Amino acid sequence: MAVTRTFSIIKPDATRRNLTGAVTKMLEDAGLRVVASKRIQMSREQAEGFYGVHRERPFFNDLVTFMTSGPVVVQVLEGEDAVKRNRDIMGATNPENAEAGTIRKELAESIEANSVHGSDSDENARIEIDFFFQPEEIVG
Ligand code: YYY
Ligand code: MG
Repeated sequence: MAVTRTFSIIKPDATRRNLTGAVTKMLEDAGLRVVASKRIQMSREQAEGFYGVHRERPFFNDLVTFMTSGPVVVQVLEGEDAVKRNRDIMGATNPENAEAGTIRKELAESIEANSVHGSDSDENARIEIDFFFQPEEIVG
């Protein structure tokens, strides 16, 4: 299996509860390496752009409001089959449906405040990494 990269966000519900380290440890324990990381306050424009594919969904406005409600930590993760590995450790979108031991089952508050974002494909990982990081900010 090839070493690839994915994009992750530690969401405002997790930073608010001081869980940046706890989330990062679960990612690292799953075999992922943090090769870029920064704590930012997302602007409304950034959040709308980032979640553009969901623009027509009923939860879009609430999602943008939530993602701008406090600091987030954006990260690039590297590892074997990184996109799938990250999705596996994240768990299902709705924490009620997530498996035991996943980040969302153990830490998330609700389907909206679900603690983490992770890219869903290699192509989207590249797009999302480029959205938040300059190449020199990523040190593999
Ligand atoms: O990739 P993932 O984060 O697991 O779910 P998406 O279907 O891409 O939705 C993005 C984001 O939107 C989700 O993490 C929470 C929010 N959301 C919501 O608030 N209510 C829903 N019914 C579906 C998604
Ligand atoms: Mg998604």
